Amino acid sequence: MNILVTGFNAFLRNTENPTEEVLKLLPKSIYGNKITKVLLPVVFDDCFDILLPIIEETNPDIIINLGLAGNRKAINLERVAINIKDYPYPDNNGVAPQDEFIIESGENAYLSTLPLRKIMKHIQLKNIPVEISNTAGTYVCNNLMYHVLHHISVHNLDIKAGFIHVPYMREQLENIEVFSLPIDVILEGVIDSIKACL
Ligand code: PCA
Repeated sequence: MNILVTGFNAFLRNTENPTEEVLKLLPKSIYGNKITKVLLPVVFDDCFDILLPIIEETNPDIIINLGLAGNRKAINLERVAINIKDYPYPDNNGVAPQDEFIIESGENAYLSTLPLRKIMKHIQLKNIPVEISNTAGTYVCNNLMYHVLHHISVHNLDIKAGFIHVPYMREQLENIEVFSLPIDVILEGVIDSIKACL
């Protein structure tokens, strides 16, 4: 199987993004299945434009998109992407859309096609906090998840795809009262997610 894993670079007040670190630390293959890693910019318009030719080139069986959600207290397996772009703070290109559709003619929402419950059980076995989330927000991560699932749907592709939000990594915070997980725990959660999909 071919697995495509994406992460994002730093954005807003976050000087680091744990998903960029995860990409650096992920192995090149798991159980002999090749992993292609792609770091994407936190830019509404660009992130999927950059990913699309890589999807076409690598022909993945599984796409797992990763992003930081600093207010979450667990690894969040996103269930749904909605057709909305709306955020009070700008992306890394200075764009802050309000009440806009991601794709004017698109479905209202797409559901993740990853085996979320199975992934959750795999991660729970390691005592790593994990939950299924019913909102991926309305910023760049939701935008990417929506674009990927829309592309798969309209082209009828045989690809399982979905989004995982991770909390802050402990290494990036000075304030230890804010919830975070060590980067090696976040990495383990992502590796377990991939294993559960295989
Ligand atoms: N998190 C943001 C965008 C990039 C990232 O890592 C989000 O949740 O939309």
